[in-house]
Amino acid sequence: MTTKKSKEPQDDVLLLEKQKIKLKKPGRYKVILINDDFTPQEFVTWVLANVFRKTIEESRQIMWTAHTTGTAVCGVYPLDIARTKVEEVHRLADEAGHPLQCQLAKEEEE
Ligand code: TYC
Repeated sequence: MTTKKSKEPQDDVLLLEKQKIKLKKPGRYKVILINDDFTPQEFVTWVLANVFRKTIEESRQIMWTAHTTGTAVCGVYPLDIARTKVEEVHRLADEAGHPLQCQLAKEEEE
């Protein structure tokens, strides 16, 4: 009777050169609302509620922060989503004939 020698774990191991692969965390981007003198407050509030899915109360607060300080953060998102939100705000503002603007800013990493 032949006894099959049990395989040693290292028998099948192909030694690969050790590589240090540094995985970069995907960045996140703030969408920043910019104040202007012409866009109606109600329109800004409506855009915040519809594009950024904020409650009316949150939307009013963000609008008011931009109105009183010049800018306000609407939310923080992965780059493609942040870009889409900025485009959506600009499209809605253009369609309504308002100069409302927002922009992206990369979030600081810890
Ligand atoms: N300042 C505008 C007004 O008084 C309202 C406004 C608020 C516009 C925030 C833009 O990002 C903004 N009609």
